[in-house]
Formats: sequence, C-alpha cells, structure tokens
Amino acid sequence: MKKATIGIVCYPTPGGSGVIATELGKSLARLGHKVHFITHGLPARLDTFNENLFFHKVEPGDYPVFQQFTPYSLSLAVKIREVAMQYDLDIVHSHYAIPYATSAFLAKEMLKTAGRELKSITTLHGTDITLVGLMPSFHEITRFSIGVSDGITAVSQFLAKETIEAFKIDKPIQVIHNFVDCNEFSPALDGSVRRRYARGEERLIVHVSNFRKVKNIPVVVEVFARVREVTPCRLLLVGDGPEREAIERIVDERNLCPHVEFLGDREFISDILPAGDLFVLPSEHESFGLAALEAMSCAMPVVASNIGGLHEVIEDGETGFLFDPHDAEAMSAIIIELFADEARRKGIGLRARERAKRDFGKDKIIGQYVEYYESIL
Ligand code: GMT
Repeated sequence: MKKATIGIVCYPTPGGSGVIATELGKSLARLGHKVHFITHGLPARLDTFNENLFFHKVEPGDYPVFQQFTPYSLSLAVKIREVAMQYDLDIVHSHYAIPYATSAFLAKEMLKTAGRELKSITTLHGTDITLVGLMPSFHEITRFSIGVSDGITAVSQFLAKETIEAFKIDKPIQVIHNFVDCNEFSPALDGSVRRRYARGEERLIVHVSNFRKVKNIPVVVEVFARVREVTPCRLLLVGDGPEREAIERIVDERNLCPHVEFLGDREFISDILPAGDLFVLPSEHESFGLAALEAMSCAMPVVASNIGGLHEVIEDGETGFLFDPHDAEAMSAIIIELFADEARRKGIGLRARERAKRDFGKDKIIGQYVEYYESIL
C-alpha cells in the first residue's frame, strides 16, 4: 500500500481498545505511514519516539450552561476535521464505536462542505456493542454511526455476529483479531520478578483488568481462596477501576490480605506477567480477551469463562480452560490439578505461546489492518 496518513481516535486509558489502537499506530508509523492520534490524553502505551507519530490533544470546550455534560464528541469532531485539513488525512480510524464513530461521521460531513473526502473506519471492541451500545439512549446513534462508516472491523467473529444481530448492520464486517508482540510478552528468563511476589514454593495466580463489573473479579478471589486451601499460592491483581474498593473489601473479609497484592494500573504489564504461573479471567462479557492473549504469549495457561470471543482465543483443554463464568469450583479444581503437575502446566503454557505466535502475532495482524485500509482507500 502507498504510504498513507491515518488519524487514530481512541480512549487513552490503559483498556484493551486503547492498547490495540496505540500498538497499531506505532506499528504503522514504523512501516512509514504517518499516524496522528486524536484523543483527550496521551495514550497509555504511546511511549516511543517515531518521526511519523503525532499526538493532537482534544480540548473539550467548557461552559457553565453545560453543567457536567461537556459535549466532548463535538470538540473531537472539530479536532478530527482540523487535523484532516492540516495534514491531509486519508483515513480516520475510530476504536470503540461510542462516541468516536459519530464524531468521525460529523468530521467527514464538515469536510465534505470544504470539498474534502475522508474515509472512516470503525473498529468495534466489545462493550460498545454488547453493553453500552444496547442502552436505549445509545442504541440508535450507535447503529447509525456504524452503518455510515466506510469500513467496519470487529475483534472477533463473535462480536461481528453480535453486531449484525443487535444492530441489523447490512454492510460487511471484517474480523481482525487482537494481536500481541510475542517478543515483548515472553516467558521470564530468570525468576527475579517472581521472587518479589512469591516465596519459595508459592504459586502465583495473576489477573489483569480494568476492574469493571463485567470482569467478575469476586470469582477470581473465590477461585484463589479455594486453590489456597490446597496449594500455597498468592494472587496478583493488576489494574484499577470502579470495582477495586469492593474487591479490597472482599479480600479483607476473607482474611486474604497477606496473600493478595493489588498492583494498580501498570504501564509495563509485560514486565509483570511472566512472573505468573497461571492467569484467571472469568469475565461475564469478553469480545476477545486481550489480557488472556498477553498471558498466553508469556506461556501462561489461562483459565477463563466460556463466553464471547474467548472461544476464538483459547482452545479448551489445549491452550487453556474455559468454564461457566461463575463456576469457581471447576476453575479452582483445574488449577489445583495443574499446580500438582508441573509438566502439564508448562506444556499447556508452551502450547498457548505457540498459538499466540502463530495466530495472533503482531506482524500478521498488522498486515491484515494494512490490507483492509488498502481495500477502503
Ligand atoms: O469493551 C470494553 O470493555 C472496552 C475495551 C477496552 O477498552 O478495554 O475492551 C474490549 O476490547 C478489547 C480489545 O479489543 C478486547 O480484547 C476485550 O475483550 C473487550 N472487552 C470486553 O468485551 C469486555
């Protein structure tokens, strides 16, 4: 594809959609495309210098009459238009439909009045379709804004199907899975990080998320408590969000504080993950499960819920295990088995890493995005 100029609109916070958007942008810049991030804050993983990378901060205009309802979507549309005019954007790529697909549409329409064309692509990530987009106050605008995008991608077959069913979208939706840099997310070379969290024979169970209700973290704690009754282990909880206080309370009530570490939001997850022996993700919704993929890339078996796109990531019994999201008994039973059989645990971990490399390696998936851009342009 000839070198393009691409605007990327995303949440700058450490969630999966922002991570995918940022890593995609960084890779495109390395391939020689010009990439302009347009967001209200510096994206969490925009941590490298490249002369092809640009960041444009959206300043939401404030006025007392708005009270707490500052119309950010409008300021964003204005900024997309401005960047498109100034840098001659070919494409604006929105990550998460709400409200970004709508802002992109407004920018496109404004540009039309100046005789400029801008292609828009919307990548659907998860709760924009499975939760938020279904709310009555968002459903129709989400359906409309996805429908008027020039290109639509979804991070799993599951999510593409959900979108077609829930929003009656009749345009093709290209499935482009999440990806991982298997060099960055790789097994630990020595046990130094691990020794900071686990003593002697203790096993380390890890969970990474944005601590929202859908992540079902009480089940992580329940599973951990059951495993601890049989095998000495500790729990590392990485991330932060609205449920954190509630989880801290549960951990305290169960007298588990000395065995559970809350690490909060961490920039360098790839330094922490390889310390773990096993990853738990019992989400109630998960369109793909990027955190599970990153753990697999570090050769960790993942015990997750049998819902959504997790079926496309983890082959049950081969590269991890899938259970009903509330079946703490079954999840803890398999973890106890794996902790008692190191060869089996390691074998599953290595197969998980192979799968991450083969099917979800960064270069392969970035290639799919580049091909898709080409088809839209
Ligand atoms: O939909 C969300 O919860 C937001 C989003 C995020 O920014 O964290 O997460 C989703 O996007 C990730 C990247 O594509 C997926 O790997 C996650 O599975 C997905 N989360 C859910 O579906 C709950």
